[in-house]
Amino acid sequence: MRIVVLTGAGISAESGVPTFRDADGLWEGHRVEDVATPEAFAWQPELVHAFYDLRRAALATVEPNPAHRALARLEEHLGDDLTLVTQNIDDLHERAGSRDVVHMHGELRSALCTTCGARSPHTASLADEPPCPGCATPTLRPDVVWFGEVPYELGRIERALETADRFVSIGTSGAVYPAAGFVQVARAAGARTLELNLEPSEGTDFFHEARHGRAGELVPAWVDQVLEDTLAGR
Ligand code: BV8
Repeated sequence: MRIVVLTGAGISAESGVPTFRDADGLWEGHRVEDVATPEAFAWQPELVHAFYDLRRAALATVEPNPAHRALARLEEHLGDDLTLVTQNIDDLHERAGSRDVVHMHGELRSALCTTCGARSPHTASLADEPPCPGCATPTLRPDVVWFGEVPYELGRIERALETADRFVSIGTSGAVYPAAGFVQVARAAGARTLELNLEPSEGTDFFHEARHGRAGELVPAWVDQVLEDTLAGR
């Protein structure tokens, strides 16, 4: 059984990582779109560095939750038959034990050189412009995909969607593309589609089934059910 799982900010909410559309959806009085764009970085790099340095530092104050751990357990059983795609830039899937995580929007603990294009592990601040480990030029930016930029690994993701038996979306509002369109691609290819979210997402009508509640409860229960199904050959 080949499964594609897509996660969003909602899976990390119970770990204490703020989601994007929290109450005001604003960050320090800024529209997220105003700090997560290449234009914003060109115009006010210090503000953008402060935005990501703060989120990178906050990773040390949070832990994976039962939803992250359940997906790591699922990977143990399914191996390559599971493709775990996340829109999140936190490292909680990996810290829960998932080994193969497709970060389609990049990672907080990585830096991207705007001179040589190298991507390098980075845990400290970028505001003080450290040199690129590749070309030594002080032109590192957060290795995240900003609005207007092409997400990572779209080819691998599309191949997995086109051969999936099941597509499951967890903790995402379905507001940002191309991720929000994956359910339609998977469904058109014959996959059974399921939404696990606190509330109906913008794309909830595209799913065969939707279960609404907290990921920390819904995801472990769903993983138990899948493992039963696979053991029973269903
Ligand atoms: C691109 C990294 C060209 C940075 C991010 C088509 C139509 C309209 C617009 C577009 C379109 N195509 C492209 C666009 C433009 C744009 C876009 O979609 N704009 C939106 C605003 C309309 N898309 C782009 O610019 C993309 N690039 O299109 O390039 C292209 C593309 C493909 C092929 C060729 C060319 C790039 C978008 C990526 C931007 N970067 N993140 C950073 O993190 O700072 S996006 C960022 O926002 C996240 O990664 C995520 O994707 C999105 C936030 O959404 P969610 O994760 O869903 O979080 P949210 O807070 O919204 O919702 C949380 C949900 O969880 C809620 O539903 C809530 O109920 C639920 N929840 C809460 N608690 C719990 C819970 N659920 C369960 N349990 C809980 N406890």
